[in-house]
Amino acid sequence: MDKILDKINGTEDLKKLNIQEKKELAEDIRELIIKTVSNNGGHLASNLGVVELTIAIHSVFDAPKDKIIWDVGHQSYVHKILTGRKDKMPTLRKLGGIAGFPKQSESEYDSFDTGHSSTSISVALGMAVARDINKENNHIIAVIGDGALTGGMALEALNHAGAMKTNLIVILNDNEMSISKNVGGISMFLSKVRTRKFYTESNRYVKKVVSMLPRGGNFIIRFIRKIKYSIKQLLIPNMLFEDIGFRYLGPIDGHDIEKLESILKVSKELDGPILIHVVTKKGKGYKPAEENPDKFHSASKFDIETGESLVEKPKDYSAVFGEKLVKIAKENKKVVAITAAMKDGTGLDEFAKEFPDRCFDVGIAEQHALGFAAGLAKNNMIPVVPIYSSFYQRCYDQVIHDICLQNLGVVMCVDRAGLVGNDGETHQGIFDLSFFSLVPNITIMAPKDFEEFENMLEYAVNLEKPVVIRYPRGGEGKNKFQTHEKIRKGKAELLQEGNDLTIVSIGKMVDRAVTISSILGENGINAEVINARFLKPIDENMIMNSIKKTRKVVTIEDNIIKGGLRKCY
Ligand SMILES: Cc1ncc(C[n+]2csc(CCOP(=O)(O)OP(=O)(O)O)c2C)c(N)n1
Repeated sequence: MDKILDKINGTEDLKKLNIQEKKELAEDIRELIIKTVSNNGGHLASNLGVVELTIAIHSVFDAPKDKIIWDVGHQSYVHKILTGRKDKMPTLRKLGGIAGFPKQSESEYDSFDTGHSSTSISVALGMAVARDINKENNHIIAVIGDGALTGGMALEALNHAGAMKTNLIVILNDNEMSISKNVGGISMFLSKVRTRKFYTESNRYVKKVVSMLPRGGNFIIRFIRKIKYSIKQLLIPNMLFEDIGFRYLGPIDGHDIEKLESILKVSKELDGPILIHVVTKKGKGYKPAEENPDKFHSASKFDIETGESLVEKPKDYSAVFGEKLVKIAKENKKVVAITAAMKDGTGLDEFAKEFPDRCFDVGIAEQHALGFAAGLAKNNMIPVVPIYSSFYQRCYDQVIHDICLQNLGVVMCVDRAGLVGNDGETHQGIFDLSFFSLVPNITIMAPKDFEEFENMLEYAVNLEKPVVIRYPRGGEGKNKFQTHEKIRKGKAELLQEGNDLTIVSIGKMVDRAVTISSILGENGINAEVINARFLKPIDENMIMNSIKKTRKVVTIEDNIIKGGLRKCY
């Protein structure tokens, strides 16, 4: 039988379908996404959850004239399929293929590049204000998850947008999940909104009004504006979004295309900032993902029948971090851990089980995580904060202002440092050595292997000063290192003596340096290999003495050239 999806080459084709056909299209899209991600890896559960929502958005709005900004952007596969890229799906997240996140360079339908969380409302508000100044006429829509709404930037934007008169539509995709279960006060508020009886009643009221729309026209819209707000205020006195200046519509079943289209049509007619609360199920339509949405948030190649991963996962740095921290914390009661919504990804799952009172998931709030850590350190705790390198970029000011200028003992663990693969440029960890190296009072280390990492973690926890340890995605390199000299402040490790060339390396790339030196050795060049271990303070003595001897130096690091190891001398 022909698939509906075969007939969809763009949003104009979608707009011609009736509701039944759109429902069938939703199933075709799910099939394509499951097939693609089972081969290429990617963000499965989030995309399966927004199939109907994305169909409804593209049915009601007119992209690319209307602008849709996908927060984080990991849920944009359905959007890509509907906007002329379905045939390119087999290339998803591959070199030269389509990206796993929105990219303006890929399509005019991608109105803004995203990758890091909680940016969409700020960007959408900026676009909306510019539209008004330029006297243009289009809709600007930010689609943001309940997880991304825990980020400070999103809350700052709501605060600003609520006080403006600007027309702006925020669609809150509430699936109760960040990567794992969502946390925090706003999440508690949303769950009250979803479950309270009077909300259902008020929703029934909205539905009734909406169903009258074709006949009621503008009168109904005015009716909604005036009456709905006052009824809601009566029923829900602490309705956060309305109190801060948004018109709230919902909650609405995010898998019912008809209802979604109705409410989106209403939102088009209303003035000012609107928030539409859409309730969806993460992983919808694929049982393994519905049952384990966190596991299928970002999946590698898997078997569709069983949902089992087809990629063997060797022990990685995050797991070593988690295991070692549990051991350290058993001995030292002052050690606490903080995660910004990445408990599993950063290896803290065991720690959280073992020490529930000493492990804090603060939401997607990296800046707050570091400020919170500073306070804990000030009051004699030893906070350990694992965050991915690219997300540490958010915290530069907290690192300087709240931690380093005050010389507080926070252990900043920079996971996924260096190149991380197919998530694209927004996720690469290639700046951290450079930006941390400019900060005062900071110690920066990077281990060559797991054992050195454990030693560094032990050292860092006892330092009582600001300290960074950066380590890569994945496991150890090929070379098995026998020597693990004690970690001493600012002391590098001489791995191999030689007279022809000095190779200075740090972290993961030390393994590469050793491989290169053995190839050079086979070609008659004897390299001296130094494992820097500390970027700050750097072991100038050892490095300069070696260079004086060999007169030639090469540095190898997985960081941009500006700043970092090469910059140090
Ligand atoms: C600044 C930042 N921190 C962390 C992440 C990693 N991350 C990607 S998606 C996600 C959860 C998003 O949850 P939500 O917005 O509710 O979307 P869902 O996947 O549930 O649809 C996180 C923590 C990120 N992309 N950006």
